Amino acid sequence: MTKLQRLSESTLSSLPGDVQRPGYDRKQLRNGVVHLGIGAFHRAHQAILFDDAARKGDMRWGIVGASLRSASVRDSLAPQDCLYSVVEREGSGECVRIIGALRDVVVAQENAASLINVMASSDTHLVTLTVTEKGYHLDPATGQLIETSADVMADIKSLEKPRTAAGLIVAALAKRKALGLRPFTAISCDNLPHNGKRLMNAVLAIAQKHDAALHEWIAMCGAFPETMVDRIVPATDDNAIAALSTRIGVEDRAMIRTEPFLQWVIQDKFAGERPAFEHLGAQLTDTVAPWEEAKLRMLNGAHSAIAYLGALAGIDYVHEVVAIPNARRFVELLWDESAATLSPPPGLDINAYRHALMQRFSNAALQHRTRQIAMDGSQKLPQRLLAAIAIRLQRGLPVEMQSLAVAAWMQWQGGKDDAGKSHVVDDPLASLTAAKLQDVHDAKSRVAALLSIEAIFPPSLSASPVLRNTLTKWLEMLMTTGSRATIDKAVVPK
Ligand code: CS2
Repeated sequence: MTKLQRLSESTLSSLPGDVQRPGYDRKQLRNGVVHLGIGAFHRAHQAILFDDAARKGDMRWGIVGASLRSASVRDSLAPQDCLYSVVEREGSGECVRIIGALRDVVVAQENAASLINVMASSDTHLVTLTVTEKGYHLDPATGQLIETSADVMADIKSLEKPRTAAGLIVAALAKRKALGLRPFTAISCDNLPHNGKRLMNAVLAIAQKHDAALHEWIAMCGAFPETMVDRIVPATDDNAIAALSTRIGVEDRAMIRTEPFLQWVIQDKFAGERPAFEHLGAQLTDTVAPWEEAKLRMLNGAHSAIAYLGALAGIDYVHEVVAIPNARRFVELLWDESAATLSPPPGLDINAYRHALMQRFSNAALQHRTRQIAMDGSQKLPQRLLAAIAIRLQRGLPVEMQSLAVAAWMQWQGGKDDAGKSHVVDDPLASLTAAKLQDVHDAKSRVAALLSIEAIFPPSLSASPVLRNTLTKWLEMLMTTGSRATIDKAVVPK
């Protein structure tokens, strides 16, 4: 087989006619956005809106992407002039679009100074972030900056070559202040509760250690809007790359697969210029929290439950889990529990939302791996499941299904699935959970050991006998009968 050429400016014109191309002159784009954490999610979500802005003639929102550590995204995009395809899939339908808004990719650890220069340029108005929950170095339970983390300590000592996203933002804001520029607007696009506030707190905590006047300037003039971001973006694999190459006749090593759905709710709070988000499909609002809570507790809560229960049962993909009638029933019952803790914003019909979520989870064309979602559970459980559990316990309501999801996470921490097959627990607290579980064998002691991790479980939860007993019941059942049988038992009407 002859080797295919790479997707690039020079091969754009050879693409099949049904592939959507940027359709604007990329050379005219200015670099208005710096994105920290240029993974698949950003490229399938925020970048689409910046690309749409350019398609509509607003050329201020070209993106410079930064990887905080790994060079792999840069290495896949550089030979492609930073062009990549977004493949939207649902059923047998597929739509391929080439995104042109990304202009450059920098690896922060290789070239911090030039990244900070772009962030401090007068053209840059937005710094967006998808660095995952753990990238903020916050205590998951309290949201406080973990000042003992090695990367945070390094940034507190020197901002010459920042190691954290918050450190990079402080260094760039210091430079803007020195140049007499306004701050950029820093937009966290990660699935954290009050993500804007959490980012601001991390930035202010680091700034405070360096320069009181800088801290004051950021607190007064900076903007850290809250956001809710939503789009399911599975990790790309070689099969997907090969299938797209066959389809479009060139090789794209940076392609993204995703669903047609995309939602971005942004607090209307900016330090300077912004795109006309309201004409680009985003929702601008004063109150993001009710949207964010609904999304974190319904979509992400169910995702984590599906991930642990599914992966324990050896099931690879989300759509395969929800195709099992009792697993689907379990998700509905879990949603009954979580939905009761929400105050849905005007415009959000929870029943319609649940229906749409189940459809999205059932999208077999996405191939979304349970193991991908199972990563970093310690950072995800608090906002996805534990916050709602705390509310229900306070109100004296049962927490059966939510506890089963948490118990499945506990069982996953043991490192073996239901068939006895070992897996790596991919989580920043993995060594802590492993140490807690060392030589602790029965369900009751394992629950007690894991509940004692304060970074995950606040005292109000670890001290709750109801929660402890419910978790112990489910963990015991998971350990002895496995995930499938436990789900079957859980959904039997009482
Ligand atoms: C998923 C999310 O991997 C995960 O933890 O739950 O990435 C989820 O797909 C997105 O939040 C959907 O918007």
